[in-house]
Amino acid sequence: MPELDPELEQIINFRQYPIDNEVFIEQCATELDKKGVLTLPNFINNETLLELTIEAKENQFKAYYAKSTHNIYLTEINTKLPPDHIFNYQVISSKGCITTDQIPENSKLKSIYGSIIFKDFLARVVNERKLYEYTDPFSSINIHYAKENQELGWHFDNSNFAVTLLLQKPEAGGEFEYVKNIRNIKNNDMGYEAVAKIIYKKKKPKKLEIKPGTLVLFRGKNSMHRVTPTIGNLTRMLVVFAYNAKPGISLSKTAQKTFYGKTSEDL
Ligand SMILES: O=C(O)CCC(=O)C(=O)O
Ligand SMILES: [Fe+2]
Repeated sequence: MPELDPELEQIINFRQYPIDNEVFIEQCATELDKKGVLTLPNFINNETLLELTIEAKENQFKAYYAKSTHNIYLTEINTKLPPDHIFNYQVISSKGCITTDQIPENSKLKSIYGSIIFKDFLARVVNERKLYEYTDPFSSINIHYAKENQELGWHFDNSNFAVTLLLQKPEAGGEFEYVKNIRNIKNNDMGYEAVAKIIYKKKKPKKLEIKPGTLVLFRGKNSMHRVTPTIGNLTRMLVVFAYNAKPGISLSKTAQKTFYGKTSEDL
């Protein structure tokens, strides 16, 4: 049993979410398996939400906006397939982000991210033995910013699971849409037909209703998802906590350049 963490108790709503309690952990794991997504509204308390939102706004000017097109599988184009094949279909991602090294050392985001209780909770819920931070200085905690008209295009994640915390919701748009289990990486099933149905609007995705302060756990490796363009002046601000199941992992230099516009050698 992990020890009590007095700092974490000032940050998250332990009473509603006893993340060190066996029964609660089991409930979360069951829900994630069943739905592919787990949402915990009011995960952080209101004071912390306010503090983190102000902090994120203060650092917004540092954000790197990669206006890029990419395919849904986040790979290079496959020239052996026709250009109009769904594998090569291009979507736009225009949101920006700041990296771990640009978040203040004393930020509560770093307290949450590094907390043993939090990490053990996540590990149990996503069914990993232990979770480790990224070795590179950028990838562990990111804050995403989507200003008016900015979006995150349809994609499958490379990672097994994602953990996000919404800080600010736009007036409209900025909605997380997803379709569960469309491809099956283990069976080499790319899910082309199902992907095409979503892209050409023959099938409707699900929408995730979330408000600021909600922690989301999502399995995005086989579930296609996107964030729709922000509408209005209020920027969508969201934290991504990223972990690995093994120690010593860095994001590749190419991926660092693509996502962050810099590599750790630039520091
Ligand atoms: O912004 C979100 O809610 C989801 C982010 C996401 O899908 C990603 O970073 O891969
Ligand atoms: Fe994603």
